[in-house]
Amino acid sequence: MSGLLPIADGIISALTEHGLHVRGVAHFPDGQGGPALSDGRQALSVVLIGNIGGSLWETFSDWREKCWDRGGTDPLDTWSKEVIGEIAGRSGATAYYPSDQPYQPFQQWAMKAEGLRASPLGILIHPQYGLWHGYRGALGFAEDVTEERVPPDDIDICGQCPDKPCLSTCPATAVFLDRFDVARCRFHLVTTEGKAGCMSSGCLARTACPVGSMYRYPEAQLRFHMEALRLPAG
Ligand code: B12
Repeated sequence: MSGLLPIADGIISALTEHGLHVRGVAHFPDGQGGPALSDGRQALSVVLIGNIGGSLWETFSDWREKCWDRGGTDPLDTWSKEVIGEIAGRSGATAYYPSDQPYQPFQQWAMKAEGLRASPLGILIHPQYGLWHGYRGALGFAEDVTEERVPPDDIDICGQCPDKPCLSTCPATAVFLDRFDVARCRFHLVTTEGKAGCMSSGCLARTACPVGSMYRYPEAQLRFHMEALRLPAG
């Protein structure tokens, strides 16, 4: 991603060493619909930050190894706050995090920034990275931080997918064209089949998607995200 003004340009290099990437900029002309900044004003632009495939896994794992408590209860959130919080402080931005309540509309921001659409799994699908990307934070600015705005492409990737293997692969039958049944998914994950399948090797429906399969997360990261769902004992 290029075309950022110097105020936000330094963010890209600061992120790269941590395996994170700028994942587009959402604009809110006149602050309409933008999140509140720490000084009470509305953000005019929000820079999205995230992982592409397994880009963050090595740096995050190294950091975790060095923590006496392995990063605590929510290690990925803690690490993200350390890395992104420091960059926010340096650039005078307000930081937002996807797991903080009240939830900020990260997926709506990403749709605005990159023109992405939701897949039947609820995860946004990217033309290159498929379902193998996520968001670790965002930085809100009172000004427009882009040099030029290129309208994002709007491609209906899932609509053009001839076989839609995500719909037929889900062992819980939780994936439908127009919705993802979270309860069915969670119920399945605590069964013996669920533990041996999705819980140990990552969501099978996500893996069945043919788009961006080379960006699939490493096995350890797949297990980490599944375990982070914190399912009731079953
Ligand atoms: C709560 C939550 C969940 C809940 C339920 C979701 C629900 N019913 O709304 C649970 C715990 C089940 C969940 C699961 C997962 N989630 Co989730 N989740 C969130 C969270 C923290 C808040 C969602 C929200 O309410 N946002 C507030 C509203 C106002 O924002 P929004 O942009 O309008 O929200 C969109 C979502 O709610 C979406 N949506 C609605 N239903 C569902 C269901 C699922 C499963 C998902 C993924 C999205 C989704 O529709 C809205 C579109 O406008 C977001 C982070 C965030 N701040 O958005 C991540 C987020 C949506 N999840 C994400 C992911 C990746 C997952 C998992 C795949 C994680 C994993 N295990 O690997 C799983 C999917 C299930 C599976 N098979 O593994 C990513 C999606 C990234 C992307 N590329 O789009 C996000 C953005 C987190 C991140 N750090 O990147 N999730």
